[in-house]
Amino acid sequence: MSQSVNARKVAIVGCGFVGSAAAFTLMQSKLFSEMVLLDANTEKAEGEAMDIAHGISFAGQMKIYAGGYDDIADAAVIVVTAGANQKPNETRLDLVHKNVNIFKSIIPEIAKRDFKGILLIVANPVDILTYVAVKLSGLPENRVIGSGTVLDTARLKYALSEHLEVDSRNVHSFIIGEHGDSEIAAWSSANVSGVPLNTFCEMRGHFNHEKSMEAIAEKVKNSAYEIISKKHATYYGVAMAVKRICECIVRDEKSILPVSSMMHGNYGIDDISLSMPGIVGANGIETLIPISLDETETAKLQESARMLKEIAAGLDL
Ligand code: 6V0
Repeated sequence: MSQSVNARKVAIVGCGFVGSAAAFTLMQSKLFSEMVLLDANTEKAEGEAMDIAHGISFAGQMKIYAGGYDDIADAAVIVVTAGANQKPNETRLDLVHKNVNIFKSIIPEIAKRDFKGILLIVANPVDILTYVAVKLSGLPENRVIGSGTVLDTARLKYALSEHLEVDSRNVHSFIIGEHGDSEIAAWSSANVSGVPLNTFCEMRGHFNHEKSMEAIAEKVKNSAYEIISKKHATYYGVAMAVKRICECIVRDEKSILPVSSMMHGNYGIDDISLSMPGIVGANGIETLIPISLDETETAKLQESARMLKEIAAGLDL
């Protein structure tokens, strides 16, 4: 039977720290009129649904309930956050085998119900799991996206806004590549409301560009490790990233976000998912934006892709 899409329905698969924070944020956003929570631990999904539903009278009317795969098949967006998270001293890539196995039990359940919406992957390692979701689901690639470096880019904008004492929404800069240790700050295209970054830095009394940019990129890259060592998980920032991506889809905003998606020859990269800025709307990712990268950034991006491809090649899908 052909599935239809309920444009006002969202589903979250995995209701741990990230899934429940995303659900709480989405409830407050009023983007959806129905939200289904699904977890291998049914009681956890039921408890989160009840708790979050008790906020509805302060936000806006909607239905929130725990359900199964039949309940989520017509959602406009399914957000997949199910999977092990990083423990202190673990990298995102250390999670790969555990979480690929979890995806093998989730993605086919969604695919066999003829899902017509957008699959938004959040579990880590998000780039590998987006690739895995594309391969296991057989969905059109534009409808399978990963949250990618949307969070890292938000962290970068925040760090730059603090450094330059300017609103982070006026900072235009991207973290690209892997959401992880090989991510790249694309400095050569960074600007503050059209003013090249270095010019803006000088305007604000900062002249040691290379050193400060290196320190900021390192701080952004290591921020998940720092948060995990202090509170064992990260979830509020990524929950806001999930809300922002859902907003672009539901409102067909065609906003530019660095989501993770399949590459096909872009910057010499093929058949792997990673983050590059692209136009996100009702059809998922519509097209990538060819931001200009210098030679060093391009080489680092290609190295990030090579490393991800090596991991993908070792998977038994
Ligand atoms: P958590 O709190 O352990 O929650 C994971 C949840 O998944 C649990 O409730 C499990 O019961 C559930 N689960 C496991 N297997 C299944 C299954 N087969 N079907 C349904 N549910 C299942 O982890 P947390 O919420 O902290 O993290 C979830 C994932 O998000 C991890 O892989 C993190 O690394 C990742 N993050 C991704 C970020 C990003 O920017 N993309 C940011 C932060 C965390």
